[in-house]
Amino acid sequence: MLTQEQKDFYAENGYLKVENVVTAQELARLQEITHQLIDASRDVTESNDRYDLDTGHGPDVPRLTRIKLPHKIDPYYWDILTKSKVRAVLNDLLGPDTYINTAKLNTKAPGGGAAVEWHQDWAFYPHTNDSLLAFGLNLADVDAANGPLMVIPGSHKGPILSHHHDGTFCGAIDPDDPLFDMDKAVTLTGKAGDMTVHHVRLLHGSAPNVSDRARLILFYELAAADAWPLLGASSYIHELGQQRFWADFQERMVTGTPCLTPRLADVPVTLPLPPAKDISSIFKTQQSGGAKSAFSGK
Ligand SMILES: O=C(O)CCC(=O)C(=O)O
Repeated sequence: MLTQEQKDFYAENGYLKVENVVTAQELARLQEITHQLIDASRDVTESNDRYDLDTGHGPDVPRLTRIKLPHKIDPYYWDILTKSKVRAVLNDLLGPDTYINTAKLNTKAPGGGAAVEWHQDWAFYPHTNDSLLAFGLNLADVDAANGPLMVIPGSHKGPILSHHHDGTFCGAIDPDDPLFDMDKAVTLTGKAGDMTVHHVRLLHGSAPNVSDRARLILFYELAAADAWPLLGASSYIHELGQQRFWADFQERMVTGTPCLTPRLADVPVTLPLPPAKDISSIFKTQQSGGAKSAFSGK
């Protein structure tokens, strides 16, 4: 699916835009089930296992930051990952054996939908090697006003910046970190049906949605099968016993087979501990961990 030029671009820059990765029909179905899920959140009064609520959410105006684990709610989100062109992009970049760590649908509501402060996914979940990435499939057009993803090209080859604030893991870098230069940011706008890819070590973030349209991006976070999570990373895995872990892990295989001989690479690791008070989503981790905002200056 990807050309050699696209693969080289990803290796060099740590991100990639892939246009029209789903068909018009696939996109329409994804939009339909997503809007149904958003609609079904109207009577929800507190964030829960399914929904992360934004301020102002209510029966008249559903305002969500996120639908959690969409692939566990409707199998169509899983089908898109495993049966559409998305799968080919995955295998082109991570090889034949891959698993999913998580998925989330960041719904950034119109008129202020929350920013995601600058961070590197790796800081949340270091593994034995860094063959991990995230896909962001646009379910609606993404432009400069509705909170597009921004990335710092090439930062996946650099250091992992501190994601701690006052000794607690806050899930975001300090925008005043001398190693961070927002002037180098590239904004990833695109059409519904386009997809972005970002490397697990790439610095990225996104501003609030100041438009009157929702910004709907379906994120899949994926790993090569030989990349094993390190104990202490932010993961539900710790709560599972070995039997349940193994059953769960097999369910999370996207393509190929599990690998029981992790590849150990020379990668920079700081564990995301101690955790912030509320780690139920990145928004809550950043808020309750006291992350300084690059977007509001607070
Ligand atoms: O929704 C976004 O703009 C970024 C999401 C993200 O980076 C994350 O959830 O880790």
